[in-house]
Parts: sequence; structure tokens; C-alpha cells
Amino acid sequence: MKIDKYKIEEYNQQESSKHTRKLEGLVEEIANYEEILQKLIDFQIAIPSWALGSGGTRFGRFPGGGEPRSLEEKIEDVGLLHTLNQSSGAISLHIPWDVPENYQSIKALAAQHGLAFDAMNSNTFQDQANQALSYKFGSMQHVDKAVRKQAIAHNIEVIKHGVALGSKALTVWLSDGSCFPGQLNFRKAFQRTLESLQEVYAALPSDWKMFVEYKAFEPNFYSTTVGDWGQSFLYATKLGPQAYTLVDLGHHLPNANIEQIVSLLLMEGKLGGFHFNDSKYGDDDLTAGSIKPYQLFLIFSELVEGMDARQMDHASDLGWMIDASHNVKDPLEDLLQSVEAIMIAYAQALLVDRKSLIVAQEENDVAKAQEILQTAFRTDVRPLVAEARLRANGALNPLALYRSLKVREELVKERGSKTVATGL
Ligand code: RM4
Ligand code: MN
Ligand code: MN
Repeated sequence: MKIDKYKIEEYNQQESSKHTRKLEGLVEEIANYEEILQKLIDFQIAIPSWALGSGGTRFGRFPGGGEPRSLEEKIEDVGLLHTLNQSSGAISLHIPWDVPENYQSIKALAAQHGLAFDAMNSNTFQDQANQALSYKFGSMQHVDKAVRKQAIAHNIEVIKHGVALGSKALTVWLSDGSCFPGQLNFRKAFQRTLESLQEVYAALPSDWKMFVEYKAFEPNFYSTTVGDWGQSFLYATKLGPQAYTLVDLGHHLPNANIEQIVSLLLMEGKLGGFHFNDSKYGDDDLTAGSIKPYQLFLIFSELVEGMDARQMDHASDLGWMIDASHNVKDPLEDLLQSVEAIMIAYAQALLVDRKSLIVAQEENDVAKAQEILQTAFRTDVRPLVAEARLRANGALNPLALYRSLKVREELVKERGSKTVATGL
């Protein structure tokens, strides 16, 4: 399915006067209005190929129908999102779920939809049908060198797919760890993992980045070999300048101060990328901003402050990705909501009165500092985000238009109601 441009224009026309009215107050209030709008237009968030179908839990899976059956259809789905919001201009692939059969035609299809290929993801947390050795006791940390070699070779293959598609980064998330005390020698597991990662690192093209993603627990429940940002930072530092830490919001222990982690990683030039989602209890992979929107704003506030301190380009110097799973919502609706929540948090962070905040901090004026942050957070920036979308030829309200165009119904008609997308 494709959404015709005129449908978007028609819809925007209908909504135009309501939108203009909402925007008026903001235009007067925001001093660097045009500059902020441009930043919002430039900001793009990559969509994970594995989040386009219904996710499940270990108890069950309830697919909704019309799910993409191939890489081509996944690209089509991200194309639909991007057409609607003009902020989802990239797709992040997971291998072996998304092995392309023909690079040229996949590249051409993505280009048709205005999409780039963001970080490539390797998978050594599952055994594949045709795989010689099992990852039951880990991959890069494994006591058996042959298993480690298999995991290394897989990652190098992922890089090759990525090079052929024009991607510029590899994300390595390892489920390696242990389920019981005594199962693993932590130091040896670390060393073996480091050596394995070093071999993958050596195969990186010079213009590529490697993102080392950490996660506190699951599927291992006693220890994880890349368990927190400190461990990831250690690997990334030992690996070299092309290696960075990747922060997935759902991968922390409860109540972790993620904004502080982000700030320090940026200070050290070691923050590489992001996986956005939200959670209440664990790696819940819920819609970004659905549970803790204030935390998302505080994270963005540190991101903006830290990137500006290093004169970084907000749009291109970090990898911005969603990593989510949808058990009960239409995946495309959920992703539209996630992108919207991310854009809102980013816009609010851009509104923070930095100069006054520095003064308040230097004067230990705690109440003032809070006022400054919350003034930005409590500003309704939705018209501003909508205006950025309008200028980029997206829809004023992507979710409303998605529904009125009956996109899901169309996809079910095209693909059937019993399709299952590859992924988790
Ligand atoms: C993991 C992690 C990775 C993702 C897999 C599917 O929990 O977040 O980024 O590749 O899930
Ligand atoms: Mn992730
Ligand atoms: Mn995760």
C-alpha cells in the first residue's frame, strides 16, 4: 500500500485553521522558533524491522493481521510511517531475520521510500535451524573457542550485509551471562568476550561504528556479561575509537538515573546510539513516553546539553533508534506514537532556558532550576512538532490520518489476516 501525497495535503488543508490557532501562542513565545523547527525537521528516528509485527511474551502471541511477510514488506511499512510523519527516515535490520536476497533491489526500494539503513543488528542470542553449535551457554563469552568463532563469523557477515546496503554501524547485543552463581568466572567471561569483540572490531570498515549494547538481566538472570553502562564503556574503551556504548532505555535496573549515564557517556565521547522504548518493570519494550514521559524529557535535556557542549550535530552524530515490541496495539500505530513522543521530548529539551539554568546551578538555586526544567516540560509543544511535520510534507496528525485512511485494513486485505513477521 502507498499513501498518495494529495491525501496528506487534503487532510492538512482540512486541519489547517485549527493547527494555526494552536501554533500562534508558541510562535510568539519561542525566541529561536525557526531554528528549533529546523532541528525538528532534521531529526530522524530509525524504525526496527523486528517491531513491525506483533510481539509476544513467553506466554503467547496475538498477531493482529496484515503483518509484513518479507523484508520488502517491512520496508514498505516503514515507508508508510515515514510518509505520514517524515521523521522515520531509516530502518534498522536484524540478521538473520532480514537477510537481503538482492542488495540492489532492496536498496532501490528503500530509496523509493526515502529510507536509509541504520545500524545492523547481529543475533547470537538464538540458535538458528542450520547452525552448527549452540549459544545455550553464551556466544562471545563461550568456553569453547569454536562457538566464539561462530559468533564472530556471524557478526562479520552482518557487517558485510550492512556494507552492501550502505549502513554505517553494527549493534552488538549479547545475551551472554549466567543463570546461577558459580556457573561462570566473571573475569574470564569478560576477557573472552573482549577478545571476540576485538576480532569483530578488526573487521569494521574505517567509517563504521560499533555499538555495544548493555542489559542488566534477561535471558540470563544471575549475571550478564555486558550488564551495565560501566561494562559497556570498558569494552568500548578497550576496543578503540570506533566503538561506543548504546543505551537502550529498558535495559536498566529499576530507578536507574539514565539521564546521568547519558551525560557522562557524552562527556567521554562514548555515547554511540539509543534504543527508545518505555517500561515499568523490566525490558518491557513499551511505547516511548507512555509510562515515564518526564524521564524521557530529562534524558533529552541531557542529550541536547551534552551534544551542544561538544558541538555535535543532533541529527547525525548519534544513532537514534526505537526498540520496541507490541503485544496489544497495532505495531504501526504504536510506532507512530513512539516517534511522536520522542519528537515531543526533543522539542521540549530544545526549549530549556540553558543560560538561566546555568545561573541557577551556579547559585545553588534549586527551586529555580526545577522551574526552568518544568516550564519546558509543561509547554505543549505538539503544535510545534506538527508544524515541523507540515513543512516536511508529513501529516499534521499522522495517527489520525492513518486511521481515517484505514491503513491496517488495507494491509490485511493485501497480505491476509494470518501473516507472521519475523522477529521476537
Ligand atoms: C534485546 C535488545 C536488542 C534487540 C533484541 C531483539 O533485548 O534490546 O537491542 O536486538 O532485544
Ligand atoms: Mn535494544
Ligand atoms: Mn531489549
